[in-house]
Amino acid sequence: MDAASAWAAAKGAAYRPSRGYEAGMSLTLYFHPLSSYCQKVLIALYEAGTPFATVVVNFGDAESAASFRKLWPVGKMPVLRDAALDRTVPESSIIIEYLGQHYPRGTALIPADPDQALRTRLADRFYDLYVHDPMQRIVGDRLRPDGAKDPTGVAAAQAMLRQSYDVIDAEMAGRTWAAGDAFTLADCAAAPPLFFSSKLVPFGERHNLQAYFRRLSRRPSVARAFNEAEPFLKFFPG
Ligand SMILES: N[C@@H](CCC(=O)N[C@@H](CS)C(=O)NCC(=O)O)C(=O)O
Repeated sequence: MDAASAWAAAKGAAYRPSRGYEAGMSLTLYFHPLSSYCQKVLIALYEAGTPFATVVVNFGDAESAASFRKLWPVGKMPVLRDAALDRTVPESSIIIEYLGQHYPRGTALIPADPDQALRTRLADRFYDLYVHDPMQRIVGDRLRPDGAKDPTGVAAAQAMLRQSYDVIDAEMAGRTWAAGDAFTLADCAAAPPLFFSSKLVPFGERHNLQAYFRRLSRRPSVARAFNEAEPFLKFFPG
């Protein structure tokens, strides 16, 4: 999900993170449970069982927004702060690659085989650019005041989503996960935007896409991120 006004609406909503500091832990995720790009990173962290602390960013709160912008002036979450290596890492895909490089645990979310890694990164780009971004554009438009709406932009975003659904439906005829047989970065990228986009532009009769989304939703890491967002879904203008 996106747009500052959704966070403004969520201002004051209680969020009790289920995670706390563990001994020696250096990772802090700046995030919000309803943010779809943050969910992408949460899924990767839950897949690996990586310990981390959280700071909830609330764009509806001037102080929270200002202190987040000091960390990352672009102002987009998630951002990972690694105190041990003194690194501030923005951008969901880069955060997941960073975790794999510096804190490898469990199955690698970027396959070791270079060609398979390239396929994974392509699928990650596909989900970010052609599912996630159009979904955000439609949500952003719903949050705009009357008189500032962009029906042409929304129609283009809806058309892009339908086109992407067709691509996914065709690809998933022969695959379990977005880039092949293994759960990867690309599946972390796919689950959150498909959750929200399906409420804006339904999947229709695309049965392979439907089945893929069901598999994603049952994955424990994905189910956990979705469950944690549940109390905030009332702020989603779907
Ligand atoms: N390319 C970024 C996109 C992050 C993004 O769009 N985050 C949204 C929340 S889902 C955000 O921070 N929006 C705030 C705003 O646009 O003001 C990534 O992959 O991390």
